[in-house]
Amino acid sequence: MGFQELWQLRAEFARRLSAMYGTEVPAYNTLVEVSTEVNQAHLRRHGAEAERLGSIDRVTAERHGAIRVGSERELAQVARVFAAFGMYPVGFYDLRDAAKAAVPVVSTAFRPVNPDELARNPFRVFTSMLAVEDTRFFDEPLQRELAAFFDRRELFGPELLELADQAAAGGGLDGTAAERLLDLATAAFELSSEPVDHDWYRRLEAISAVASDIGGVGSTHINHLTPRVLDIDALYAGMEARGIAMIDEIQGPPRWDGPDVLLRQTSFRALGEERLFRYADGSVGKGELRVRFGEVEARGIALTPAGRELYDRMVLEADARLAAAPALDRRSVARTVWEENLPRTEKELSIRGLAYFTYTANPDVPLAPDPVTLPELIQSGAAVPAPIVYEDFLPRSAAGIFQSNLTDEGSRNDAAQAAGYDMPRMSAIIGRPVHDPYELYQQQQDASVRALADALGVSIAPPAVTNTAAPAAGH
Ligand code: OOG
Ligand code: NI
Repeated sequence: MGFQELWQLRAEFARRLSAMYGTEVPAYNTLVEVSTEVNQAHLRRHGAEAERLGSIDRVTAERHGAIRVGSERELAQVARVFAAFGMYPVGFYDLRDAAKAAVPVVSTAFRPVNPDELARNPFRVFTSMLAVEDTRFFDEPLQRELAAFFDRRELFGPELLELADQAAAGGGLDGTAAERLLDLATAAFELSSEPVDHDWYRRLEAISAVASDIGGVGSTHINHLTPRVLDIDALYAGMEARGIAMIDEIQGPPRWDGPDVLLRQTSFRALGEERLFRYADGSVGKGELRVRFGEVEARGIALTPAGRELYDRMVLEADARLAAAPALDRRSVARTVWEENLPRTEKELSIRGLAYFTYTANPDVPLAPDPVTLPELIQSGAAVPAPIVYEDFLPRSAAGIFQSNLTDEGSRNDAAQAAGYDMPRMSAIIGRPVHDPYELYQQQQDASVRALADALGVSIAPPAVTNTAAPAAGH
């Protein structure tokens, strides 16, 4: 094996994690099989149209993983490991209040940030850190115990961290070092066979099953690995047909006959996995834990802040209508709200500035005199929009994914003070800026608009604000 660039390391890392997770959670292999069948069938039916949001090669290899760590030190280390694979922190997700159940974590996603790298391999890992400082979940004595526990354990050894730094600094590694990096990095996310301290685990579990999964064991592990499908409704039906019960719903936008936006996800519940426990009397015995599950997703177009604001309003509107008439079917209520509010075509989405696109020039369309606006060029057909795919996550779905796998709600003392975690703090912990996802999409769109202006030989006037109630970028 010769010199391996970051994207080659990333693609191989994703393949190895996938092979490992398949041996650990065999139902994952079924999920991948059904996903592949669904994607092939979709491609046969829709041809080139099926690849508008990513080539079939990209989509077939595409996965996201989820991991959870306990402390700031651990988060900083995991960021060094992911940097070796060209994966950088994007977005800040605060899941502490995003659901009814106790989900005491704050999160970011490590992923490639530029379009070429994403096209080569878009592997991303949703990474959560336990919000130990939040006294609504953890009282002071427990905070101290947790901090001491996390200080003692070692998730990533010095050799792995050093190789990771070398790869990041050199833009890759030569063959032997690359092999070693991949071995160590993959092993760091393997489920440990070490006995779990029973009483400590159960004590944390009473607060939140997420807390025990993170702080009750001596290492971290892949919590789920998610393939991407082009038709999630077909996938859902295919899994049920194979006797694998999925959660009741597909999270995110409803199915409708307009453009797919953002992200739709569904999962099957955590399966019982045999684990060893160490009891208070020192004895070791077999038991079972249910923490790892299978998830699958379909990706749509990235929304601008204005589009996201509209999306959030539609979600609230669907909630309100359901609350007023609980007998109605959630999906059809949501579909109606979508039909009333969201443009039905990509062209209209782009003209109204609700979603991100790149543009190519159609030289056959006559141009209006300079300066023209982008919406005018799109309207006339001189600029042809191609959607930019959403590469990130949704806090409500993420909290729902956590929640659907908790056996009980745990506890949160809402009278206590919430600790202040935010994006700047997350950046400080990681030691490099957490990217704002909107800025990344905007840069990609801007670059394409500049190229469009050159190709057409026009100057494009800066966009007028089309949405009167344009909000600040909402997360
Ligand atoms: C992460 C849950 C979030 C998603 O797809 O929204 C997530 C976790 O369970 O650790 O992966
Ligand atoms: Ni996920």
